[in-house]
Amino acid sequence: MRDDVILYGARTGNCLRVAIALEELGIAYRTAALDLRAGEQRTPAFLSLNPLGKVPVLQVRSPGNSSLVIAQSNAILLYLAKRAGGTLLSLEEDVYSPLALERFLFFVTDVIAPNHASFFLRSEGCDEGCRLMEQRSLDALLASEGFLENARFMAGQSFTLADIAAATIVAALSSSIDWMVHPRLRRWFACVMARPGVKRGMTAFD
Ligand SMILES: N[C@@H](CCC(=O)N[C@@H](CS)C(=O)NCC(=O)O)C(=O)O
Repeated sequence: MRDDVILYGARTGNCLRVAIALEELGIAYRTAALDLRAGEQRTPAFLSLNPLGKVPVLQVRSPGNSSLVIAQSNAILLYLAKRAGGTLLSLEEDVYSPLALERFLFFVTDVIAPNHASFFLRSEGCDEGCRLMEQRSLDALLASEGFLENARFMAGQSFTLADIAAATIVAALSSSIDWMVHPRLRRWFACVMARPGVKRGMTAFD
C-alpha cells in the first residue's frame, strides 16, 4: 500500500515549489486548497496541523496509520529530495555535490527572501524600502545568468531544487527581466517551463 500524501496550500510560490518537487519526483499526492483571503489557514482544524497558520503543509499518512506532518516549504523540499534518494540534490552515484544545495539556498535566501520582504514593505506603505528590496532581489536573480555559462541547469547538468526555487521566482519577476540581455536565463527558463512536472506543479492550485 502506498502513502497518502496531501499538500495543503494555495497558489503561492512557497506552495508551487513543493508541488513541482512532488511532480518531478513522481510522488502521487493530492492537494487540499486553502482560501488564504478567507482565513482558512486559521481554522482550528488547520492550526492543529500547523500552529503557525501558514501553508504549505505536507501530510504523509502511511499504511498503519502513522502520519508525518511537515511545514516550511524548504523543509518539505529537503525532505522530499532525501526521500527520493537525493535526486533533486544531485546525490547520484554517491557523489555529493554541494553545488545544488548552495544554489538552492542562494535562490531561497538572496532572491526569494528579499522579494517577500518587498511585498511586506509595500503592504506597510514603505515604498522606498519596497523598491530597495525589489532591486536587491532582481539583482541577485540576474546574477544567476553566470551559473548557466557552461551548464544546462542552475547547479550543473541535472535539474535540482535550485531550478525549482529559481523557476517560481523567475516566473513572478519575468516582466522585470530584460530577456534580450539575459540569453542564458531565457534559454533556461524556456527549458524548465516546458518540463511536464513543472507545468503540472505550477498549476496544482489553479
Ligand atoms: N517560511 C514559510 C513561509 C510560509 C508562508 O508565509 N506562507 C504564506 C503563503 S506563501 C501563508 O500561509 N500566508 C497566510 C498567512 O500568513 O496568514 C515557508 O517557507 O513555508
